[in-house]
Amino acid sequence: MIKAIIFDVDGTLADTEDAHRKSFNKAFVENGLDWNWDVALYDKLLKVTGGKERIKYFVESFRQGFTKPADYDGFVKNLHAVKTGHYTAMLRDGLIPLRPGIKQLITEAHRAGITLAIATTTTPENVSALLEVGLGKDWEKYFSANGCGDIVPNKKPAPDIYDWVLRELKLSPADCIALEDSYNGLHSALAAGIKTFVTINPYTSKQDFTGAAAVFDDLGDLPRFYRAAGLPLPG
Ligand code: XBP
Ligand code: MG
Repeated sequence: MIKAIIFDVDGTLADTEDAHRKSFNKAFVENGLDWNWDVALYDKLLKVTGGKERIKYFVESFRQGFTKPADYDGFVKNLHAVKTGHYTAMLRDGLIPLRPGIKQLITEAHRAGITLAIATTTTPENVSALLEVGLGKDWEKYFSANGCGDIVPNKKPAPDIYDWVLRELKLSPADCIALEDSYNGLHSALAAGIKTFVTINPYTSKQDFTGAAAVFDDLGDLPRFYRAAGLPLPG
């Protein structure tokens, strides 16, 4: 019997990546950088999880000539904080709805006593902004653990964030299922020993999901997901 569902955030709870991309570009302009991440380039950059890590990957791979400031880490951290400000503003404007079936799954599973948790690479501010709008101001009541951002040394596809959540929940991998959207996310959860379901999105639809328990376009047909996941829920 599944005791817990662990949710990825970006691309899974909501289709957020293009809002992230636009927010990065706004931060670049504000900081006088002639960097512009179009969809095709961002698709490549998504190979690296974590916004700060993604900026550094972009410089190393696409802007080798960039003169790094003395405090490069501080520069990247500030740039990312500006980006996060733009991104949370977009979320609070209600521009990014939860994906089909997500709110119903969270509320039905919570009502049925199934433990819920979050395991994401993004920042806590981004999680709060998305879920305050999508689930209400008291969104935290649904989740027993909220694993996000820099609380672990290695981001996805490393298992660190899922291992952290399992420790917080005091559950074994076999008690849980994970819901992800990307190759990196799938491999992070699988490396933690967790059976993982995938819902694809425009950025990840062409990725290799070998190892996933099942792949769905979305959770619009919740009873189908419940049957595949062995969840005793009405849907
Ligand atoms: C996806 C990510 C994040 C976002 C950008 O996270 O890799 O880095 O792309 O958000 P998830 P930040 O694990 O939820 O799929 O800039 O806050 O990192
Ligand atoms: Mg994701």
